[in-house]
Amino acid sequence: MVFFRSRPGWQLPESRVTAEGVFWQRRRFMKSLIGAGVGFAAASAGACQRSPTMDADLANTLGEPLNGARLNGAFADAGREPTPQVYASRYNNFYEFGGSKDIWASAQALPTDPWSVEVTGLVKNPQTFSLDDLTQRFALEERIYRFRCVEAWAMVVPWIGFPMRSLMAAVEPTSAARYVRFTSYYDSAVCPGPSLGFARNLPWPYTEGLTVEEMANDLAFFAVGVYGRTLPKQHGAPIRMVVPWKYGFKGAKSIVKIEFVAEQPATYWNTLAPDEYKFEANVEPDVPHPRWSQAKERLIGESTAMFTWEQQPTVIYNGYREYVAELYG
Ligand SMILES: Nc1nc2c(c(=O)[nH]1)N[C@H]1C(S)=C(S)[C@@H](COP(=O)(O)O)O[C@H]1N2
Ligand SMILES: [Mo]
Repeated sequence: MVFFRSRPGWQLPESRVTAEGVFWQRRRFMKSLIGAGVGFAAASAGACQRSPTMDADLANTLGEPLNGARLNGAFADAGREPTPQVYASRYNNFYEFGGSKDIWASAQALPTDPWSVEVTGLVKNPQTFSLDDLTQRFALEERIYRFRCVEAWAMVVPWIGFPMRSLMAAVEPTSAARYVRFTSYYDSAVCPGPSLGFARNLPWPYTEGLTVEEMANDLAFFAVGVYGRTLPKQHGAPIRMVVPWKYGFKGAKSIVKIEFVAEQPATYWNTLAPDEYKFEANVEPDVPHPRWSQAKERLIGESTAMFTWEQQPTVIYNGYREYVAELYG
């Protein structure tokens, strides 16, 4: 196991990370800024020399403070520094809102209140959860996860949410359930993506799928927050999937429906280009994408020119072999 030093779960004090992570500086900074109602430009000049600039427009997209989530010590150290939020929250894939990485502003059209998630299919207790249900019935925790897009860029993200298997316990899948299908929000009147030309005839809504065993794995997570606050819309507010041993496209955003089914479901990218985007889509450095190698990855940074980013070797299952190898043995 390359990235995780052994450390008892749940025992790592937040200060251990606070001292090291750049984003924590940013977080405290944002909190004090919002709390004090200080003008953004004036505050940013003095408070944050090490951090890149977060302009007020981007800062306005960040969510509400989400307190009380305990840092899960098993996922406190991703082997890399957390990516500063100013990078992670302005470089996104969310094709419903456009085909560039720069959709953080257009994604603000996503209506997130009210929200409900219907959980249905082969379960004993089908239920529809409001967002309050999701954040109050399941104990929230913080996990710092590596993140790897199939496009070979990577980051490290401090998510807040709850394990997918907590939700499974609430709905009780039957023994006939073998797969799970996740559906993202879609409304053609709200989402400009399909009219941009790149995105004609796409199989909206965005859907993704897991096996029930994958969904029950320790790592599989529903995020309702990031960087200490509720999810910004560009990250898939108010609830999105996080499956860190798989390529990022498996992590469907803005989930409205979860169905337990018997057969492997059709999914968005796999339907579009099955040779390029496998259903399983585990991070595997030795399995190239048909159009590029997956042997290395680039950590996202300030420049939008990817070739200037720091390159690192890709690690099998994105560094999470010890958690998931048994699924694929
Ligand atoms: N609904 C929806 N979910 C999505 C996508 C999308 O276009 N639509 N893009 C996926 C891809 S390719 C990646 S890499 C991640 C990006 O997540 P982030 O923008 O929060 O970093 O979201 C995934 N989830
Ligand atoms: Mo991606």
